[in-house]
Amino acid sequence: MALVWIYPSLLFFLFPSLKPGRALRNYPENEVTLLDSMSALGDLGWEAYPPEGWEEISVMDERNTPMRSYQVCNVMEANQNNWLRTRHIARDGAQRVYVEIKFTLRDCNSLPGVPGTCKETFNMYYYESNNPSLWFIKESQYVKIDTIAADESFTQTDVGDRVMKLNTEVRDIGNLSKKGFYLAFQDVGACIALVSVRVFYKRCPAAVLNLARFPDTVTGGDSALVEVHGACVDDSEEVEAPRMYCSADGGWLVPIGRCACKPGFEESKDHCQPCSPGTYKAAAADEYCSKCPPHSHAHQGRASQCTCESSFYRAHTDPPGMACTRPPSAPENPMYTLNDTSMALEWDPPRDNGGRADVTYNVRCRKCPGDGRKCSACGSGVHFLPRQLGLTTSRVLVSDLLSNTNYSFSVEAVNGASELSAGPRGQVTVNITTGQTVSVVLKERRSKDSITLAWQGPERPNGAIVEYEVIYYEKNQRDQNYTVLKTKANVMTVEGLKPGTTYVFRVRARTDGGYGSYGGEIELETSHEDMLAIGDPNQSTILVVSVAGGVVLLIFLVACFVVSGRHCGYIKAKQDPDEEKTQVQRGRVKLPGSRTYIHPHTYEDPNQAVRDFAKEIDASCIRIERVIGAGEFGEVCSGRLKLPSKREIYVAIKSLKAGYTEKQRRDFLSEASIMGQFDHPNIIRLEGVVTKCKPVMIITEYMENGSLDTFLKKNDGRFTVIQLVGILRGIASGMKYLSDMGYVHRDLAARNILVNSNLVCKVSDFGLSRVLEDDPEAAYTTRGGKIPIRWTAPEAIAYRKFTSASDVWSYGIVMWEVMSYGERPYWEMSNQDVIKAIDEGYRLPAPMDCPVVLHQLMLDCWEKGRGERPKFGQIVNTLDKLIRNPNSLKELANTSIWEDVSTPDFSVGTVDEWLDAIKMGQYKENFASAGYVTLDAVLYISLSELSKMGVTLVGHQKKILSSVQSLQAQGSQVQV
Ligand code: ACK
Repeated sequence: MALVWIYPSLLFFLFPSLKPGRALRNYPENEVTLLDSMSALGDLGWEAYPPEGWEEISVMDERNTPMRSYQVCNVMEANQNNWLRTRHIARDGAQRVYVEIKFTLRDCNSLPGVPGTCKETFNMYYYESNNPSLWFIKESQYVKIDTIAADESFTQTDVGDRVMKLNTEVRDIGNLSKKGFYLAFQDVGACIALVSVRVFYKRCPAAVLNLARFPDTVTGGDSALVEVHGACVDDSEEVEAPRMYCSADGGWLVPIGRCACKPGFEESKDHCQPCSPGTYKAAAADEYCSKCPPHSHAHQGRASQCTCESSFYRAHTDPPGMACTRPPSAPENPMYTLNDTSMALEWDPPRDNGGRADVTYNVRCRKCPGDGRKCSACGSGVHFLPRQLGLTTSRVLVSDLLSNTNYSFSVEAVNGASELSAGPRGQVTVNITTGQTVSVVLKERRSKDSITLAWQGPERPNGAIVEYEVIYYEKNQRDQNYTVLKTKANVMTVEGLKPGTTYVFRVRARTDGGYGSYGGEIELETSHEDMLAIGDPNQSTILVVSVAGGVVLLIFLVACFVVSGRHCGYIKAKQDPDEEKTQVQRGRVKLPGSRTYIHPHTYEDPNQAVRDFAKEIDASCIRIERVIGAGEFGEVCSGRLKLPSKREIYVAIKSLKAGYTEKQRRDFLSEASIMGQFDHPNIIRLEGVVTKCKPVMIITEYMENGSLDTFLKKNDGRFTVIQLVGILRGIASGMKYLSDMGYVHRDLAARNILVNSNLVCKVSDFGLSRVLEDDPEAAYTTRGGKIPIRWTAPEAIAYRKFTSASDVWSYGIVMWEVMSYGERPYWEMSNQDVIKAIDEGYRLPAPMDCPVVLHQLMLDCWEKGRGERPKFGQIVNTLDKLIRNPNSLKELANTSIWEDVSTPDFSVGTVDEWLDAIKMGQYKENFASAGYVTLDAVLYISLSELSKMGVTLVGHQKKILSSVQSLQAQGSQVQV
């Protein structure tokens, strides 16, 4: 018989939480209950056997709802084996379930008269089965979960005191795999009340973390973690695959990866919401929507970019957060300074830069004939420094303009928004006319110590004339001293001159657009004694003077006239303009689209080549003024050419001396038919030929500074490296043009380059017999030909393989000549020694103060294999890069090599000898008057002392100081 010892109402007393209703019992969120005996409303349907064992007790709770519990208390009898078995509990996918039991257990000692068989424990078992309705399970089939002992047992007194001790124990069953299981409680002689049995499993509840949704996840069967992949919430995208682990406890662990709201959406708690109107979010990576930047809008919301207002743009590279911008307004206040054929053009930046910092400028150049014909693009002959397009500064230098030509320059400002706008670009335009020289008509009046000059202003000044600049110096003394005077009048009396001395004068005008170019040199001599000025205005000598001429002009004219005969009607020095004859000019035949040089020998009739490529000029249009040199075929004179309806220009005139053979005539004119095919700013320009009367003449543009080698020697040390590189660039550009045309020069050397007043160098000396006969440097080779050995590539010397690559070799030698200011290549070595040295791999060392990059370029030109030498195009590019980046020219080649190896040694004993040896003889007086009379004194000279004594040119200072250094190195051994 069961011993009833529970006061049912006590249950409510002990479990206050049950009072309002058991169905409302709260379980932790991560627990899923499979069975709760306290929640069962009807019969639990558990099996108890034997029947006198476990007994179901129903008590009513406060709502009169029956509450089920089981008890057994057969303590008075031995050998108890009472089983209570639950119904089949479906596992619901769980692999591990937990069993929570609440029970009370009576202390055996507290029961009076119970035998020693009384127990204080009971056993718990389970049996896995897919069958939900087993009616019998053998004891041996059960798997034991545990023996349960009470943490707290209670006594009769406790009951009397109404203090019940309720035990709670939880056990788990792992690795379940069948549909469900049965639980069983075995009593072996204890006094137990099983108040509640709850079976549950654990899960990780659905969660959203880092915008990834993780589903409800049942924990693993053993204690392993379950890896779960999350899915991005709506309107979000994966940044990194989201993952988490569901632990055996039902907790989420180790979140990895994340999602982010798509463009146009932002995060709000655990979801993505659209950006509100007026805001945008461009990238998933951005956190929140931002306000649209200036000049843009987003009316619809959920915008990933704001749309620009009309007339505003967003460049492809602009970030979405940048304000929309627009093209800049026009540049303003263009100003230019014109210097003959070059111009410095400056302007103010646009007032409105369109909201951007990337404003650049493009300069467009148009040549305007001015006779009603349309302007046309300037073409590649005009050069822009630093460049023509994409200028970042509001300044450009334009060079190589044609003289006396109208140009129109427009400067447009552009920025990143310009190419997106279809509207016109803001631009300013400047119109100029180049090269307005002061008229050469001159009146002069001379006395013992003064000269009065008068001149006419330029015919077409490029602005209002501000003043004239007169420069004068004693003939041949320009290096020492020259004077610049300025006047607003067209006349000037220069006073304080030495009697009986020849002075050279040049005049140029300055307009508000800048300086024009100097008129030609005028040589005038002061009178010997105090005589009356011959400058009675009525008697003033009116001279037509262009280039160095003046008093000696007439003598030269006579010389030229005598030599060439007077078969044609030359314009005399004092020419009446009315005498000019108008001629119908025979046009030069242009080969349309052809850029290939045609050798005159391909013509059966060489005269036809001349007719095709050279314009016939009427001799009456030419005024010969002075002899400037001697060529193979006759004199070279300078003079002027005035073609009908053209501006008068200075020209060089080569004439064919009398008594020539037909072959000589052909060879002479071949130069014209070659030169006439070229049209490039760095190639001497052919104006035309005179063949219809004698003497036969070739007329070319006049190059004021003569040949480059002499010019360099005269100006030793005077130029900056950049100027020298500019010279080299010009020559290379001319040579590129020639090689592109397929023309091989064969005699490229500084002596065959001419220099004009703007320092522009032009390749000259074309002609068929020239290399063989004309060049004094050319020597006979063993194979019979005459070749300028020092300038010529080895393969051309050895087997006459003349190509553009052999021209490149010669160009390297020209570079060396330029950088050494006209030094003779290989100094005084004999031709035979030069050939031998080159063959053995010797190459000219870098000239003094020569940047290492330039010497390297020379060495490249002197590669033995002609295929390895650079092409002229590459040379031009290299030099352009150097000009753009002058820092690259700073590193100088090793000058000590130069000093030690390359400079011929001279033993010198006096300061004068020393100065002569280093070609600084012009400073002898400066040194003497500063007290430097012995070489020992010179050893300690400083830069500032040099400046003080009047050696101010940087190149000269360097030359002197580096020689002083080598003097110091050798003690007083005075080797330079
Ligand atoms: O060194 P130069 O002064 O320059 O002496 C020679 C001389 O004539 C014999 O060739 C000079 N020469 C040749 N062509 C021209 C030219 N187009 N302009 C100026 N000088 C020239 C050359």
